[in-house]
Amino acid sequence: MILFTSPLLSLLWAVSRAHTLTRSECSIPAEKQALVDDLQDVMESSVTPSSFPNPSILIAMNLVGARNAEAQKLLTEIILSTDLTDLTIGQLALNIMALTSSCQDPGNRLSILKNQMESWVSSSPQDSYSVFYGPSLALLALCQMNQEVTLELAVTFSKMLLANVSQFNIDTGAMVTLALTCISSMIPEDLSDYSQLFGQVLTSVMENISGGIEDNGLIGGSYSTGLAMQALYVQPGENWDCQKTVETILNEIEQNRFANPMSIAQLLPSLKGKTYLDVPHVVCSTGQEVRQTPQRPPSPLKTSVSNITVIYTINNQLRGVELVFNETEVVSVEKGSVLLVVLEEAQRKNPTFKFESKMTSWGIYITSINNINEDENHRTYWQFLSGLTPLDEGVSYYIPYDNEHITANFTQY
Ligand code: B12
Repeated sequence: MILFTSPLLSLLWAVSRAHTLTRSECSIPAEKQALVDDLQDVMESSVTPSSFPNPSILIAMNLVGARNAEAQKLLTEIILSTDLTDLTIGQLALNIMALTSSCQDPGNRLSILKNQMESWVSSSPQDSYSVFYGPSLALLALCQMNQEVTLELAVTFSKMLLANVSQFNIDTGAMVTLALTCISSMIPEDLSDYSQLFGQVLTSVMENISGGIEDNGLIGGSYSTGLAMQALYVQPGENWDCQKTVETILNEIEQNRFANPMSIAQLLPSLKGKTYLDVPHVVCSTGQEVRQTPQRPPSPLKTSVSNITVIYTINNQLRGVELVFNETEVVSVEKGSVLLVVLEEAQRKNPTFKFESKMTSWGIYITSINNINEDENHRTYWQFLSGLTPLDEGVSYYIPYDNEHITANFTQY
């Protein structure tokens, strides 16, 4: 297969238009509309001058139509003034898409992203599949900004992805799908070498995503479903019951499983039939009305406070890392506390349980325990488990139950 970018191709790239997308039929029942509006209010009210600048929230707001124009304006200003120095490829891409969706010029972010993507490589075919998440976002952003270099980058990227042998990851697969769908729609179909390569990747990724559809309609668990739905909207398959997925997700929302604003940002566009491919088509209205922030009923006064016991183990058995240990502490915390409180209590009782963290778009992320630091180059991190099952939320949202055994395990991805 001969794959190279010719001047003719660049020209075709520049003039061609994205294909119209078809969407599966599914909707939010009228009686559940208020639930979704409330969810959007939770996400939008998380935007304050001091909160973590989260471009995914701005994208979601712009795709579905902001309910709070003040929050939208504030977040646009925050993203515009974000220091670009330490942003990763994925963060830069999200910032560009967020600004585009707010009809703002992304400025030099685009050229920085292009440069960074030109030198990006996956270190080996054994590399974790999730390392392709950020670069997929980058390809998507570059494609939407009509950057000619995208095609060449997408060819190299697709070859690395096809060579990868590690375990598939739904969220990453969804992002790959969005990026390659954008790129495929920009090249004429008769350029069969390119179409064939991207088609091959898309077919295999969509097979994996479809394989992740669970009996209850969720796709790879609660927090992958939003992005997986976007992939299934732009690459429709035959056996996906969208309505079933929506109904289960609405139940999960009712059970307060979507309290994290970032989890809402990744879900809301799909619930409203939107995808990240709609970012360049957002119509920015002027002089939007500022809605009153909803008045939430005061939470009931606590009458009695009871405590629960959590068994907390920290474990490092990785060879090559000096300190091998397995220590357990039994801690008592107030019922309803998040896991972070358990970590703090264990640290207070026993200095071996000392930990460090950083703030991210998903909340607090644990970077180090007992002086053992995660290392991106070695793909090591602190994984949290309940019994033997990995948690599907981080320490600032997960609420342990009485007598639960939580383990923090230093491992590789
Ligand atoms: C790659 C990835 C990882 C990598 C991150 C390291 C790296 N350098 O790439 C690794 C494998 C280490 C990881 C770990 C975890 N992850 Co993770 N991860 C992802 C993934 C696939 C992509 C993130 C990304 O690159 N975003 C793009 C960039 C531009 O955005 P970013 O905000 O800068 O990304 C950073 C943060 O997202 C952070 N991060 C990654 N995962 C998590 C999880 C939490 C809770 C926090 C606070 C931060 C965080 O690392 C990213 C890279 O620096 C997302 C999928 C998704 N839908 O977002 C899941 C995802 C965010 N992870 C998730 C989870 C649950 C975890 C863990 C808690 C799992 C566990 N049982 O231990 C741990 C974190 C534990 C800790 N130490 O605090 C969930 C979060 C769901 C939720 N409601 O909170 C997601 C959505 C996966 C899913 N569908 O369930 N993760």
